[in-house]
Amino acid sequence: MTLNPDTFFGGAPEVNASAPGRVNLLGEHTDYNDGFMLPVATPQRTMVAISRSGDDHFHFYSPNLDASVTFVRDGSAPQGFGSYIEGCIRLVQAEGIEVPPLRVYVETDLPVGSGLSSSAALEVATLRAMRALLGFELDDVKLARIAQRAEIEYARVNCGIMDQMASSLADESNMLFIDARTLEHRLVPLPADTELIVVDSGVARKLAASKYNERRAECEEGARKLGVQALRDVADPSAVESLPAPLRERARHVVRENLRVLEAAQGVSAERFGELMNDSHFSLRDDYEVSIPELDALCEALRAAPGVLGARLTGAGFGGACVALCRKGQAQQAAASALAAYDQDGRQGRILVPVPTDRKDHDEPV
Ligand code: NG1
Repeated sequence: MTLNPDTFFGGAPEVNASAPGRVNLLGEHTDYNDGFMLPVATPQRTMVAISRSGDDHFHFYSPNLDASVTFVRDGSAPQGFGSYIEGCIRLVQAEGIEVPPLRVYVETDLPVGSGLSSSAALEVATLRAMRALLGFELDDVKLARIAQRAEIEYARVNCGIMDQMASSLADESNMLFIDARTLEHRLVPLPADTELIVVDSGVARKLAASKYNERRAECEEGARKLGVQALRDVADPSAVESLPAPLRERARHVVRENLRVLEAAQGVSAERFGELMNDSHFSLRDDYEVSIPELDALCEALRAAPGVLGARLTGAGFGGACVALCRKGQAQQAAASALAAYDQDGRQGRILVPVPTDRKDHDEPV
């Protein structure tokens, strides 16, 4: 039996906060190369309600996972969703802020493990809730940095900064341009008269972690061989052609992907934006080699649907979802017709992020 917040808190919680997931439109595998990216926030969010626990224990509970975690003030959460929350708490304490034992209630309408960064949403919502409850100063960029450290140091996922920056600073109707080195960021409107849809391939991302770390290592080696701090510093795209395979192909993807983001962030037509998304997918497929046949097939089915301007895999790859840029009013129908073509031979895709409605941030103490 799952608990509702009233039962868990024995009344109303002191604070409610929330944060969205993210869908990346351009700039894939560029964040850990100090590069550029353009994500948007999902309409789906993770809600975190918290109160002081009033005893000597931390209590975390999630009805979605039907999981609960309890540990003493100086103890630690076992692995699982508790490690993200504990990471946020410990890192806030490391900033010199006194954090009393808390009750934390987590509810989400983000699909977990589908590449929409439900983990970043959990971290950002937890930090927002703590900021509201305890009243400490923490700007949204610093908050994203702490969230990323929670993921790396406590959940043990060696990620870049994109997901946490997007969850902390992006909205649903604009893209967030991010420079992963300087953390400079700004909102960039989506091309006029377009809308987005995200479709899941139905293939779980199995090899993602090991292949992700392998790609990171290849990029670092490529940068070393080219004598630059990170692949972001390669000014002339032809410079990568001197590298041996497969470093050449990996670096080619990163350098050109950064150029695609920079072009798109200046404001391009919807048609050009769609082309850049298609090129990004081909580069991820051929040079970065993180696509799989199902993602290629789903993107192709989306591109063939009326009203679709471009489609690409989104997130780390090796399974997961594709995002399509569509003419306004046509996304839902395009996804349905793409899925009709894709769903065969046992494949089963589904719409993961519907066309967003106008919904604003709602982060408020109660
Ligand atoms: P997802 O799709 O959430 O696994 C991962 C990294 C990002 C970024 C992208 C590739 C994590 C938690 N996040 O995203 O930082 O590098 O891959 O662009 O691993």
